[in-house]
Amino acid sequence: MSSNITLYTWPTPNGIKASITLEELGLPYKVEGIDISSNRQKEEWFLKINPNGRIPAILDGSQRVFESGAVMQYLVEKYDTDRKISYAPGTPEHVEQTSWLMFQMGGLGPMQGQANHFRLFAGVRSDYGIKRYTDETKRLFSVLESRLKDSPYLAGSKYTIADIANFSWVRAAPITIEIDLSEFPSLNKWVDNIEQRAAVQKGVDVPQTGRTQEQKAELFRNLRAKVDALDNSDKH
Ligand SMILES: N[C@@H](CCC(=O)N[C@@H](CS)C(=O)NCC(=O)O)C(=O)O
Repeated sequence: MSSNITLYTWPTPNGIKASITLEELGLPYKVEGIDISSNRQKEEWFLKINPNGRIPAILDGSQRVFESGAVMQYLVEKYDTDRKISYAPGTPEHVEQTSWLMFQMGGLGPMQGQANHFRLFAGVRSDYGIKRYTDETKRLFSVLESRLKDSPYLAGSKYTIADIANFSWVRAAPITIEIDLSEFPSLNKWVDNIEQRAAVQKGVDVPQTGRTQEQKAELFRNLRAKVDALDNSDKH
């Protein structure tokens, strides 16, 4: 199918949802790397594509789509005519797919994102903030665990965008906020299976930064150490 897609992204948990979806669909796309540490996502030209100034976003011709969940839904509605990674609208499985996608967008992403903030990026050390958001992330992982104990994928028997969205966050938890996935055996197995997919291996590295897994782990270790060295704000 013909397309004229540009993906504005960086290899973060939200960014890779879009690149994995494009890779799974086998769609050609151009990549515009938006290094979020340089604040390129706040530049005037980019705010015309995503007024929220965050990645990912796409342009498909003149159509802009922002918010990773909306990008995924747009791509499957328009291009997944073979239903490779989505269920047909109007089916019970499609409702389930949307439910788990929204679970990620409204729950897991925001909570794990805050856990990342307090554990890796905060300018003060807040044990309260770290515990609150890490505990909430673990609670959400246990919800995923309870679903995946009974179902191979979140929406049913097929791997869909609901899996891609949740996977993109869960896979990062061990190296960022040190959640041990062996506490969640079905979730752990599901992550390992999805990680093997060729499209996922390509999609998690868009645009390519050249960083190895060990280099990424080292980066997060250093960020945690920096926060640990700060004064504990909870005491003030
Ligand atoms: N709800 C948005 C969240 C996007 C988001 O927070 N993206 C992060 C990267 S994972 C970002 O652009 N951060 C840079 C910033 O906040 O300026 C989505 O799902 O697309």
